Amino acid sequence: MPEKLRAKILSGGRLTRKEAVRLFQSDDIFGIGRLAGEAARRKNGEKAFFIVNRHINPTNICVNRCKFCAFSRSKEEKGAYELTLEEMLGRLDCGSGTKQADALSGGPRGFSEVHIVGGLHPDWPFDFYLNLISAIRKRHPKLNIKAFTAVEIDYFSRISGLRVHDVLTRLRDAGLQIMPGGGAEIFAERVRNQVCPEKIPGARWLEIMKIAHGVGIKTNATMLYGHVETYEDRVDHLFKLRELQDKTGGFQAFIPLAYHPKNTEIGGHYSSGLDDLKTIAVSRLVLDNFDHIKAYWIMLGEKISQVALLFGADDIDGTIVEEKIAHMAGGLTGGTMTRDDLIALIRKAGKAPVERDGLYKALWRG
Ligand code: V47
Ligand code: SF4
Repeated sequence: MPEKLRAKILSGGRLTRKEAVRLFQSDDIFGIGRLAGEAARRKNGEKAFFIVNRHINPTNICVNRCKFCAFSRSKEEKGAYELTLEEMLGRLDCGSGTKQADALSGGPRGFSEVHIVGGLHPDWPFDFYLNLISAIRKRHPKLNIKAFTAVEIDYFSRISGLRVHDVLTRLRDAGLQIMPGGGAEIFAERVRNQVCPEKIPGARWLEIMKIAHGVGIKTNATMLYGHVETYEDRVDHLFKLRELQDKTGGFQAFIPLAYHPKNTEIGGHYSSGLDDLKTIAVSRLVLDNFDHIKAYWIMLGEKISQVALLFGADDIDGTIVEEKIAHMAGGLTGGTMTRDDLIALIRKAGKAPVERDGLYKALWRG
């Protein structure tokens, strides 16, 4: 890496697009990693966050059928499923604060967040989703509810005839606090046309997040990498996020998602461990206005996530319990980690584990 660029990063200078592309092109993985590790330390010290959480995917029936998605099905297809409201509530009931939850998660407090994302169902009305959030809030007044990507919110607006702003305020008033970062993929139109032609454009994803931030909903952002995109596309994606974050400050965490090729229409290969680490590191360096970079262990694997904590990440997500999206696309992890496993993984990376809630409030420090 050129000395001038290294010095600029060390002094906290903002990277240009050209410099970010140069970092992706560089083979100096240790040099980039060390700088990103230092940037993470400046933001979060030696802390590495985890959460005791649950994922629920209400349905895999989806009208979009993105070409990288092995999770979705059409309505009549084998393997299509729909959960009822009662089934979803039931999944949370063996939960919060009970002995069963302790056994599942190994935690004293049970889970603190539910993460809900699913397909764009052709028949369910917006009220179904609204009722789901209200019902969860009623039964679990203290649980952080993180639900629905910008893609789902756009869909709710279309099926209900309500403005995005109104969809979001109704969900917020029912109990939704955070939106997950999915659906961002890669913003570049050329890539979107190739891998998810039915999905909303990148500009619409950003517009919806801006509205969400405006009504007080915190959100995450993701980037799906390792398929057909170029380094320039990744950098363009990161810069669009940085630009919006400068305006709203509403993003909590950025999560690079490593593409899994199994059972997908576009096929291809798994990303390399080196690319995973470099992507985490460059993200940390470009997104100087994001507090957290998450190494999502389900998609990166436990060992790469652990190393990622030294390459700029400060969060490894959570217990999750039941994950379907990576699993259906050939996920390489066993898919289960208890609270104790997460703590051990973080400690062995030399970091200080902090259990957080969905809004990054510290619940426990190791
Ligand atoms: O938007 C789909 C991705 C996302 C594949 O906000 C795939 O905390 C890899 O957004 N290989 C949904 N990825 C998951 C998501 C997420 C996950 C964890 C935490 C958070 C958060 C958000 O999964 C989709 C898409 O980008 N995805 N198919 C695949 N074959
Ligand atoms: Fe549907 Fe999301 Fe899968 Fe695309 S990634 S097909 S929108 S479930």
